Amino acid sequence: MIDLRSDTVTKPTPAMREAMYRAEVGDDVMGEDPTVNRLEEMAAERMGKPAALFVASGTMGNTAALLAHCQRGDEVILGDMAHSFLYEAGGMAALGGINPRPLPNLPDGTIRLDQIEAAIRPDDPHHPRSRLIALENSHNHCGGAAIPPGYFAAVRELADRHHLKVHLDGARIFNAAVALGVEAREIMQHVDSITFCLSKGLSAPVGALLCGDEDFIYHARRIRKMLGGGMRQAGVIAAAGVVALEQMVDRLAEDHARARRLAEGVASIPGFTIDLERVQTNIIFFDLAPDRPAPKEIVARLRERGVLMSYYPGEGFRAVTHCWIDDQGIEKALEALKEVLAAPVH
Ligand code: TLP
Repeated sequence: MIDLRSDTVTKPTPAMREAMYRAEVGDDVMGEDPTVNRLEEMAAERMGKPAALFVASGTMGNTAALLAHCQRGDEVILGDMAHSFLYEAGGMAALGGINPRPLPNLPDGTIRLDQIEAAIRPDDPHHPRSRLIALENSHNHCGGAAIPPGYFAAVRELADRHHLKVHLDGARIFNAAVALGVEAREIMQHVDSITFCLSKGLSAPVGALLCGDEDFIYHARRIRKMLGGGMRQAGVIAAAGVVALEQMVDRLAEDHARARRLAEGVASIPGFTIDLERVQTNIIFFDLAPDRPAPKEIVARLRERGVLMSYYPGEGFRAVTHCWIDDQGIEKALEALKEVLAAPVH
C-alpha cells in the first residue's frame, strides 16, 4: 500500500527499534528515566527553551499547554482551521473551561494581525479574559503552509503589548523550518511554548514534546499527570524519539521534494485541480474538477489500486508524504490517480 493518508502512519525505523530495545529506563513520574530526561534536554536545546516535557501525543501537548497558560473562563485566540480548534475533541473547553475565539486563517496559515488585535477583549466583567494566542506551523489544513519567523515576531510584539502568551502547535515545526531554511529556534524565540510531534514525519512510534520555560513546564507536568500521561518506564518509547531528532530531521527535504513531484503530476491530470503555489512542505490538498465521480468513489478506487489518500469535505483530497514513500510510490500514486478518473462510474 502507498499510504498517503498522513505522516502519522510512519513506523519506527530499524535504528529506532534497536534503540528501543537497548533503552535505559526508570520511573519517569519520579523523574528517573534517563532516556526520557535525555530526550527532554535535547528537545529544549533544539527549541532554544529552558525546559521540555515528553507527552503521549500532539493533542496531549497542546491540551496541557492551553491548560497551563489559561484559567477556566479565559479565552484563546486561534485560527478557524487550527488543529487544536477542529480536531482535538474540544479538549480546551471540556477539560480546561477555556473559550476558543476562532479567527479566519488566511491561505498561508496566518491570521491577520489587525483581526487578532481587534479580538482582544477589553477588561470588562461581561467578557472572558483574553489570555493566549495559539498558532500552528506548518499549518496542516492550510495546505502544510510554512510560516516564516517574521510573522511570529509581529505576533510577539502584539502579544507583549496586550500581556498575552503565545503557544505554537508545531506538530510539524521541522517541516516548516526545513522548508524555510531556518532553525526551529528562530521561530521559537518569538513564542512562549511549543508542542512538536515525534510520531509524524520524524517516524517515531509515539510521542510529542512540549517546550517552554521552567515554571510553565513544572505546571504542565502536573497537568500531564492529571490527563493520565505519567508514563513510568517511557524510556522505551523516548529512545525512538532520540533517534528521530538525531537522524530524521534533515531528510524531511526529501519528503517535500516528493510532495512537489506529486503535486506537479496531479496538476497535469485533467480532472483534478491544485494550486501549486500552496505546496510548501509534505502536505498537498487538491480537488476534483466539476462533473467528476464523487470523492468517496475516487478514494475507494484508489484503495483498490493500492493507494490510500484522505478526503476532507470542503477542503479536498489530502496526500501527505513521509519517509516510507519513495519515488516509485509517488509514480504509482500518479498512475492510480490517472486510472481512477478514466474508470467508468459504477
Ligand atoms: N494530525 C493528524 C490527524 O489529527 C488528522 C493528521 O493526520 O494530520 N497538531 C497538528 C497540526 C496535527 O496535524 C496533529 C495530528 C496534531 C496536532 C495532533 O497530534 P496527535 O495525533 O499526536 O495527537
